[in-house]
Amino acid sequence: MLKKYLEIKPEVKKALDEGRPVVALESTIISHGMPYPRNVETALRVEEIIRENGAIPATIAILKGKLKVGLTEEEIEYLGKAENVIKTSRRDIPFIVARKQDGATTVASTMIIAALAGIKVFTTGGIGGVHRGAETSFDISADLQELANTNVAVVCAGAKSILDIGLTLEYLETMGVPVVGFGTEEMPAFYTRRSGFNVDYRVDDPQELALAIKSKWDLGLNGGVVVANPIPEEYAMDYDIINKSIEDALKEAEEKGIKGKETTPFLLAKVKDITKGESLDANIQLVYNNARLGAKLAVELAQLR
Ligand code: PSU
Ligand code: MN
Repeated sequence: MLKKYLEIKPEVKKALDEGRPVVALESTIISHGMPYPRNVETALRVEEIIRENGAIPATIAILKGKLKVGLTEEEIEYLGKAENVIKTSRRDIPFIVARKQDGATTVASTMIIAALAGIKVFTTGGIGGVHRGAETSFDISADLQELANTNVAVVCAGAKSILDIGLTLEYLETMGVPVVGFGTEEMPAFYTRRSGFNVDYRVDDPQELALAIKSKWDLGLNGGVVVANPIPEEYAMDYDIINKSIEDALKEAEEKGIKGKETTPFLLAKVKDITKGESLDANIQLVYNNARLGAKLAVELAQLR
């Protein structure tokens, strides 16, 4: 049944069958998170970094209605350039599939498809969360509900302060999702290493992390894990500059009446313009840093089987 929907790239399939480490990657970051051509350059370099660190990359997307696990270079290039690719979260999957459309997967839908393929580790830039003002807008990313239910560890650089980081952490606590700081006690805020909020657990090496994740799933405690990996110091942005930029972007989103699934891409693009591209450079570096950690985690998990 699943075969009808799922298309796993042969290299990825072989690695999974042999119990070798595989790391999933999302595609909304390519189509809606970064401008062309840096989105494509980044997506290709991330795959290389995962290989350099001992794992097989599997970028996930929906192409002509097929759930694709592992893309070719041409497919990544296509997603980076095409303008009709639909940002696809959990609710969208059935329609994109049935209509045989192209969909770029968010954290939520990438987790779903990774889990269907048997991939345990997924690396990205930032997760969605509870938006600022959610008490009136109700804007809470479906990523959080997916983390509550689906057994995939997500390596990210924390949550961006376009979100309400405190409320995002509260939501994750309620849903029983562990938030782990890699080498830090403080929740990183994507462009910066600090947020003023603590993580639940600090771990300092990938093996320790793999042991905790394996224990979680062995015990039937379903759901994901947020691995929050701070941006390397040398690429981190100035706390005040980035927060001012985010404030301005949020104001403009409000004035323009941006809502729903448009919000996150709009804010990312605005912050990039306001910072004259500096935020994009930081974004790319933190994605690379997460890929390195994700590959190491996948290697450790594969050894624990
Ligand atoms: N954060 C980023 N870059 C991104 C996203 C989030 O720094 O590209 C994307 C991810 O795909 C994430 C999605 O899953 O935005 C969340 O969108 P929403 O807030 O509409 O759930
Ligand atoms: Mn939303």
